[in-house]
Amino acid sequence: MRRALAILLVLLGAAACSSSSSHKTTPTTLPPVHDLRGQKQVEVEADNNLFTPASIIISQGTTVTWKNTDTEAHNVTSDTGAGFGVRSGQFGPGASYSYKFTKAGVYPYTCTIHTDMNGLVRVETGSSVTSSTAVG
Ligand SMILES: [Cu+2]
Repeated sequence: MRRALAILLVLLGAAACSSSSSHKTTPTTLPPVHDLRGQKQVEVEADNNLFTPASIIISQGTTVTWKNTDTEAHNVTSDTGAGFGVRSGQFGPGASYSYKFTKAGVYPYTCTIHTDMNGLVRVETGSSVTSSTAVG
């Protein structure tokens, strides 16, 4: 029981410490998923050591183009070994890389130079490139 109390005190201390800091680093929500379904071509920028947008949903058959608008080389490396990606040497500043996703699935990827640089492509089947009906 004494150990549990110690842990509790540590937790309380940590909470008090973080809440008193002026700059908030509250882990509120996951990064937004950009729904880009129905488009033949979409773009993801590699800039500032970030993929933007990082998480996208696309339709089957959509081509994703990664553009390196940063000042240093990046890469796109599939986390699952799926057959897409570009190496650092081919993805320097100003370079771009395109891949057409023909199979539905979830494709997480990372820049292996900057392992915090993550992205996700979710490919959905069905209604590919349909005209959406405007509501309202
Ligand atoms: Cu990188």
